[in-house]
Amino acid sequence: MQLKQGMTEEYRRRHDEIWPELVTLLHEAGIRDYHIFLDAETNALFATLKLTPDNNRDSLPDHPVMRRWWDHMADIMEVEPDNKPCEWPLAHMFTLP
Ligand code: RM4
Repeated sequence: MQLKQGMTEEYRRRHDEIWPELVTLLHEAGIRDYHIFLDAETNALFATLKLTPDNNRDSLPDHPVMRRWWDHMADIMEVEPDNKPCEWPLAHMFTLP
């Protein structure tokens, strides 16, 4: 994801105050160990998470709480026309054997 410039503290503040109903929704969708990191030079946000085998993460964009959160975050992130954060995959380069 991509954070807008100068929004680091605001992004952290909003996540410090993450809505309990969103935490519940993400847990119920099968998301675990969700971390978001910032590259301060480029403002790129790098997220890692684990998914349970029976996760329904793909249904999250249809959920009103997820939509409300994305609307809430849209002023400080690069977003698609529907306010979903712009996301792009990273190439996996190495796993320690
Ligand atoms: C991020 C972004 C993601 C959401 C997390 C909780 O800022 O909005 O889509 O999954 O917050």
